[in-house]
Amino acid sequence: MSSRISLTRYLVEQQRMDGHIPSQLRLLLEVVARACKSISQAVNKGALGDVMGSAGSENVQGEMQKKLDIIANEVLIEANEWGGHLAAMASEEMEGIYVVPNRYPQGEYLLLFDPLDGSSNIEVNVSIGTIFSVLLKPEGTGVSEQDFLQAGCKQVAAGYCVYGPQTTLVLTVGDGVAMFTLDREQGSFILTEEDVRIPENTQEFAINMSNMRHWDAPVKRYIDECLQGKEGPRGKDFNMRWIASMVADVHRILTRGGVFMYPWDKREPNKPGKLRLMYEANPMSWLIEQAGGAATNGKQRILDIQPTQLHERVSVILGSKNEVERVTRYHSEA
Ligand code: AHM
Ligand code: MG
Repeated sequence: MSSRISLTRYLVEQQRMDGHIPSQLRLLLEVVARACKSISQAVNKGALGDVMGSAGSENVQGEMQKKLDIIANEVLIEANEWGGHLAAMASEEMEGIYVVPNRYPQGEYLLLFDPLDGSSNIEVNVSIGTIFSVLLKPEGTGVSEQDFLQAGCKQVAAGYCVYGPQTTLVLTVGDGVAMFTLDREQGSFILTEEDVRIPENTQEFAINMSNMRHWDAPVKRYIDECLQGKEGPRGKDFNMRWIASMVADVHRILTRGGVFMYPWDKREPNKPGKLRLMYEANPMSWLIEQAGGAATNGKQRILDIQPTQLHERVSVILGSKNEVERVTRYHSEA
């Protein structure tokens, strides 16, 4: 790229060209990016800062919270509460919604996030990330949890920031997917990839194979066929990757294709899946679709699911279009 385009310039140009990023949304995205920079710094300190290990508390999902889960959550709230662009926020780490306090003006947007996804990877120094989704608050006074319960197709912006060998912010406002790499010397995100496209076919899958005995027949069938390689019905060899950070797995798929699955399994039959719909599956599904891929829960498009609870879970199959369609077809044939 000959001249460097900062995130700020990218957003201003998007606003000018298409007029579909209102100024409040632009501010919101810049604030989220700034918060991600702070989280990236905390992540990078590792054992040199007071950021490693367990916080000794549980979140609403009954999962142990790490110190960094809590730090990242606080950074996002503090960065976003005063700007006047938001009405409320919701997070994996908070049971209820966080309404912008009365001392600040209220805006028309709702922000949802998983402040630190893949937190089991913190101690082992493997990529982790922040996932976010932006919705418009429905008309009316006040704000309630009900206002958040909108299908993923209603998102007005979505993205994630991956804290890996590089810190990369990936964003969509409904006009394709753009990637920005953090320039640590300048302290700004620089556009490094535009109009990201996922190849329709792939020979790479991502799934936690240790759960195989718990899967449903269609998922077993798909993986079994991949494992048979050249000699099997697919007639080609497949490769496998599993990072256990959805952000890192999705980032690889946006970069070189592949299919990612965290399907329903028999360990907890009453839960539709492990991953959360509103701040994990929805933003990732929109990014994947915007890059030409597909995302379903095996039965329907994830972005069409009408949520009934803030923290509801969902089965996830996303990535290269033809593979996702194949797994979805196996579900309907079963
Ligand atoms: P988290 O939000 O508590 O970190 O959990 C979500 C993560 C995903 O990033 C990842 O795909 C998955 O959990 C890994 O789960 P498992 O350890 O069961 O393979
Ligand atoms: Mg998560």
